[in-house]
Amino acid sequence: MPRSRTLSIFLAAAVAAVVGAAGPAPAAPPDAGPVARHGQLTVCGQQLCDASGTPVQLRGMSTHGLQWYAQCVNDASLDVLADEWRADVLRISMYVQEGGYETDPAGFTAKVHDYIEKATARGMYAIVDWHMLSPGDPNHNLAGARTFFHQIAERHRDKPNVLYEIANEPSGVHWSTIRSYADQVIPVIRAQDPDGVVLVGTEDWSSLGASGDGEGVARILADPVRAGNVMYTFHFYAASHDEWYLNTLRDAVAKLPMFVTEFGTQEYTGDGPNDFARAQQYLDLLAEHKVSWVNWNYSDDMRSGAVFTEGTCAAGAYSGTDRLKEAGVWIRDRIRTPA
Ligand code: IDC
Repeated sequence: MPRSRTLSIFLAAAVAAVVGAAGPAPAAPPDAGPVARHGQLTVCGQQLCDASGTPVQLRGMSTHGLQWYAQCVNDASLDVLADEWRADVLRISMYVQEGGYETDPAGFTAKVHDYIEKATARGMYAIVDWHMLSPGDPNHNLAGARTFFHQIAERHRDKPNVLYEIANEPSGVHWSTIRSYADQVIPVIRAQDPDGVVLVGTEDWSSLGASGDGEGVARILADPVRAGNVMYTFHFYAASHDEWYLNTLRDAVAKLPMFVTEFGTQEYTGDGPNDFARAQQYLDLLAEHKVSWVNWNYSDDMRSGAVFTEGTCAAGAYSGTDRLKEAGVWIRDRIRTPA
């Protein structure tokens, strides 16, 4: 339930009074841009829909791991992402292992709060990505996920622009194990934010089982997550993932609400040569079915899948295309240009 308007105004004034001493209060969300246009998203049938029930496709970028490349996610870089790239959505990729959340839960939670505010101030949607990777069983991090998503949803429950991605890439576990994890995390979110869209990772690194026996779609259909406003995720890397993967996705978009929360035009290492022709085949399919997508990644890591050349973030020069790698130029065009 949204808080009463009077209470919100009172709280906003109280926060402004406290924050006022330290600096200017954050600007009100803009009245133009993707969130102003589409409002609170819902899942209607297999589509992501805007507040009026019209199918919508969001396109945007994922951060790299916040423990490594937070220096690339700041007011200047996000201004470029929102205004020049015209991105609809920012995926906030918070690793759990590898020096991420588990090393400093309060610090990483604070970072994610801050990035949600920055996306909101620019009229963009924000995907909060619980970036579990290894170990591949999401239940390994269940207690942390419940704490984290409770805190995120409690703070941002009245915003229309937050999506919750509860498991980046499960692996080595059967779908029923992922579904049982989702059953235990989703109620925690819904208790705070009843209408937030939740994105659920799928078998074999969110490949819908394409990297396994290929039966992932069938297993979800037989045993779906028992909650509304839920979508399933698919990740692909175009230079590694061929027809078999593409056909898995084609099958899925006809049967399930899908969201591509991560893809690259290169190999699954996030590096190596780009296959733009194959990547375009994927994007054509996604455009045809209005499936939303997010590209990996908005950083200046040395790998070919990081959009900026090394040193860009230290220089703070994000505008234009001079500092973009090949993949960066390509993806910027595809975010900017409506399908
Ligand atoms: C990669 C990063 C790389 C990092 C590695 C460690 O690009 O710098 O060392 O993670 O985990 C995924 C994952 C994503 C990967 C990406 C590229 O979700 O974390 O990032 N990828 O390998 N799944 C398939 C590819």
